[in-house]
Amino acid sequence: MHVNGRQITFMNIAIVCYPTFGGSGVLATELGKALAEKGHNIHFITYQQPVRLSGFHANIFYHEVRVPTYPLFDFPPYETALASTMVDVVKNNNIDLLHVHYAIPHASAAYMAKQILAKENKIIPVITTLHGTDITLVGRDKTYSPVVTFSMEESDILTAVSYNLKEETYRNFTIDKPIEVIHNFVDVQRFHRKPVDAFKKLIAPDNEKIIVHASNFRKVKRVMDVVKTFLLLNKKIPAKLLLIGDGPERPEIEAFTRSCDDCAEIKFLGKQEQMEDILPIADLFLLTSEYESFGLAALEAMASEVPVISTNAGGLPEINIDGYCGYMSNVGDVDDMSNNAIKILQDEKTHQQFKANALAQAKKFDIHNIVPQYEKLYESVIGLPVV
Ligand code: GMT
Repeated sequence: MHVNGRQITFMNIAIVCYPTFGGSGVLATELGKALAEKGHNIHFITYQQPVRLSGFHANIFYHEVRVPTYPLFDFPPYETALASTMVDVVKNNNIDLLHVHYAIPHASAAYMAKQILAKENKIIPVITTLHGTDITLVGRDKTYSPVVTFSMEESDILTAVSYNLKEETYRNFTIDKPIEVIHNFVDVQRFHRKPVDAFKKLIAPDNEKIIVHASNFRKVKRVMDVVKTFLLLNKKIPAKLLLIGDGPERPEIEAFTRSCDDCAEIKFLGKQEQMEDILPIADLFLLTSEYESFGLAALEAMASEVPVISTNAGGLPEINIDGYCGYMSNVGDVDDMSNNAIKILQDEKTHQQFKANALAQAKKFDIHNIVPQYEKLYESVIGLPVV
């Protein structure tokens, strides 16, 4: 393909995301790594090295957004620094397109960068991927919504990680822009490992079942429901609960578990980078969220052959299949969640069947099926006569 007189085989792609443990940053980083693996040049623009970006890749570049402080600034202007970094990276690396993950403030910063570059006759297409809370919690708040609405409209392409998030976007914002759904993905080959027996033995010396939850411990995750579900389940089946991640709700939940007599089997592991090492030892994954646009953490568990007990909120029914690779319950129904967990765990044959189904379901969202959908979008957008 020829773009601006240049023969394009591999694209130069700038990816903007949050570098932290949140699902949007994880997905964006995994996408960049997969694209680099295919030969594209990937330029990450973030304020810190993304957590899932480790090791050396010849065609991955990392550009740090620096936000100088000044006594006048109570709030250092991150968005301005980000837009300026985007301009610099695009100009100096022959970037073909900007793909921003999470609308706030990435989509509006990309709009600003696009306008600056247009003045210099560099046309840069912008793809915005909506991830969830940028729409459902934060974005729709009137503090942000005019800017989010405008920058979604101004993106050349808008994608959402589930059909549910697409619907939520149209429900919460007045926009005409088409939204393309590209589901999140997982590298099944990386996550589907044999559990390390020694590690399993260390956690569960008496062959107790290992239950895992991973999140950013925000209110929306209802981690207390994970604890309650576990306590009910543990009355019937000897088990251990591993709570992975960190966030604002953790101190309260940790305080509760310290003061409760039945909570000895609950362990907090904190933030963990190598989920593919931990998940394979799990027997069950719990996700009790009030809302999930998708639930990438659950998909990673399924890829590790772990059945999922979740709520039926948001986009979770697009990945979890009730009675097949897990079960879904109404938000807050911890009795139903624990009964479902027991149903799976009490019988070895049932457990094995759910495990196999979880893996089969994860394969539908395998990296090799989803990444080409983004490549196709990129090709369409850089071939477009953008004005
Ligand atoms: O789960 C979070 O609160 C983090 C958030 C993020 O943007 O990092 O996750 C959202 O994006 C993930 C990746 O697309 C989805 O898998 C999560 O379901 C979504 N979280 C919510 O909708 C609450």
